[in-house]
Amino acid sequence: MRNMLSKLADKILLENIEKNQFTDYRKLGLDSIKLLNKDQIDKLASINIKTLEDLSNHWMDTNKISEQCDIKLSLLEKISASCRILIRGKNIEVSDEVKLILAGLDNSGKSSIISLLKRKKPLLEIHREINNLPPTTGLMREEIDLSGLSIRLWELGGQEQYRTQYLKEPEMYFLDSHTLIFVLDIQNQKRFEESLAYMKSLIELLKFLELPFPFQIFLHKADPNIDLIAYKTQLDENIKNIVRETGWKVPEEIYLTSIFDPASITSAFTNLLSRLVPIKTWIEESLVNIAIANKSPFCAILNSDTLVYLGMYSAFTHDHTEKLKQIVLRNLHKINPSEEFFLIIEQKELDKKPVYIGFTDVTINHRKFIYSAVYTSKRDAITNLDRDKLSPILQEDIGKEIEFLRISMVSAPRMLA
Ligand SMILES: Nc1nc2c(ncn2[C@@H]2O[C@H](COP(=O)(O)OP(=O)(O)OP(=O)(O)O)[C@@H](O)[C@H]2O)c(=O)[nH]1
Ligand SMILES: [Mg+2]
Repeated sequence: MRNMLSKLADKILLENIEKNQFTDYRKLGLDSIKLLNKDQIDKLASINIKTLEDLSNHWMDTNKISEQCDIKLSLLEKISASCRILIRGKNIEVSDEVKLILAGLDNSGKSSIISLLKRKKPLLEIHREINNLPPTTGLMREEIDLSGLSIRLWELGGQEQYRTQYLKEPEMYFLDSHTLIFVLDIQNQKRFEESLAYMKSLIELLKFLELPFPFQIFLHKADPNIDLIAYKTQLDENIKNIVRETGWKVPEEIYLTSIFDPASITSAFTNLLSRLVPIKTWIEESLVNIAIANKSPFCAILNSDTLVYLGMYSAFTHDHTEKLKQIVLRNLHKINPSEEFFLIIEQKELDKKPVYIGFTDVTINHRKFIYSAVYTSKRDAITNLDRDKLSPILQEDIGKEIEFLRISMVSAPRMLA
């Protein structure tokens, strides 16, 4: 936060102004703002706006002031928001909770996405509910629990009158957020231009205000069985152009989502959340302990359905680990996960030395996973793989994290291209 404030101060204030965490920006004169010329500063002074505080207090009148003082409205709004952030910045509490913002035009599907994430009811009922959702009035705050993680979701209602509000008062919405999810209705081609213009103005503003959190784009209503390749290609291109024009760092991901494919939404969320919370690291740390306890230099937890590799620990070099991973994944094909109980041992060679790979079934969160351990020398050791002992340890150590990651891993973001 402090870093963001000092960057913002550097951006709008002249070099000779002292900027540090103790600076009280309120009484600073407008002549310290480098983005205003003398003529504009004089005009502002003539209507009694002389300090950063004065400008902050008049945020309601930016349209009028812009005309009176001949300052471009977009520039005045940015300066005004910057002043408010600098003045309030020191007192803003930064929460440890994850806060995500959903923005996008009205009717793009933001509330529907939230309803789906919150769902405790059968899908059919949720779909019925979603069909009758009223437009969101202004800001809607929700708190959801995703496998034990508490997530604050803020939906910015997309009707035009609200959109201008967020751009005018960005400090009220964006300051302590972790990610902005921009939702675009991929079925409504008529509104692509309007939607992209809104997205661009948000990106420009966040960039100016030094709020460089990840910007994720959901091309929503990408319902199964609808061919949207042409639109997807067009939007990808447009988004790339916007990113280039604004100089924003490339959005981390563009997702195709639909409420008729719930996994597309949960996977997009878990994917973007796994970047924000250290779930993967927790799993890997726990696996280190489990591997050590089992005297195995390598272990992995896998999901046989999708051949997804969930995590592993290795005492080998990176190169060796990669090779082992490939061997483990290739052998996974041979396993029939419906088998009631199995312990499969394979002897393989790695760099001309024998390695023994064991696979056994383990249950985590009532689901069957495959635990694989690799031993280098003793074949005997592998017979010690005891799933009845392993399952409770795994459940205890990584049950929650697995559940959370699983959703994202089982169905990786659905991309048409
Ligand atoms: N076909 C299809 N329709 C969807 C999907 N998601 C939402 N909808 C429909 O889109 C309409 C608008 O959804 P909302 O979630 O209310 O839109 P919103 O973005 O919250 O709109 P505002 O609150 O006004 O900003 C609803 O009638 C939903 O049924 C989807 O994935 N596919
Ligand atoms: Mg809504």
